[in-house]
Amino acid sequence: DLRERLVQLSPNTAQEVLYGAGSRVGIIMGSDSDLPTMQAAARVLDDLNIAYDLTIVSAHRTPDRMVRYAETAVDRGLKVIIAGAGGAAHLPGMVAAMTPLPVIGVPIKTSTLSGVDSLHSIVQMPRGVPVATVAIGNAMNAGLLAARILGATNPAIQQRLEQFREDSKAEVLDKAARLEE
Ligand code: RP5
Repeated sequence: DLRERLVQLSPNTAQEVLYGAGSRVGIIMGSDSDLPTMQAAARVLDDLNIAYDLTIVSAHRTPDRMVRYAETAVDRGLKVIIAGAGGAAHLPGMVAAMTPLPVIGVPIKTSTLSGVDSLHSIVQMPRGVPVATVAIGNAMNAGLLAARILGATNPAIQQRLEQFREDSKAEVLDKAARLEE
């Protein structure tokens, strides 16, 4: 249940920040309308048994909350942040500007410009402030990339990623075999 993963940030002070114990990945998004897309990141982290928490943080509507989230991320134990946003998608870049953690941006598909606006907003970061940007709407890859970052220093996670690759390969070979029957 995703509700169990909701990180709660009080509107007042950084001291009142609550978070899921042991979360290594923080998933944030600009609006609850991004949730159907961003759920794929949560799902793959669940499959890989990686602790995460998730919440709504809007760069434009809740700028103070965004600052609090980014500035407390290291102390809360997060190792990677996945940030999804659509349109004028400033959330991933602004969070990357306020934390040394790796930030992965997920451009959300929009109804007016199909998410190309989101993609350009997220990918065109200035020198010195990197955001690793995945394809429009591909939150699953954001989850996998976060896992790979963690896996570089965690053999158990790397092992689970190897299994994931094996499973993906088997799935394709199985489909090919059925086509050839
Ligand atoms: C962005 O504006 C959000 O990330 C979302 O993709 C987009 C639209 O938000 P809503 O109007 O649906 O809340 O901040």
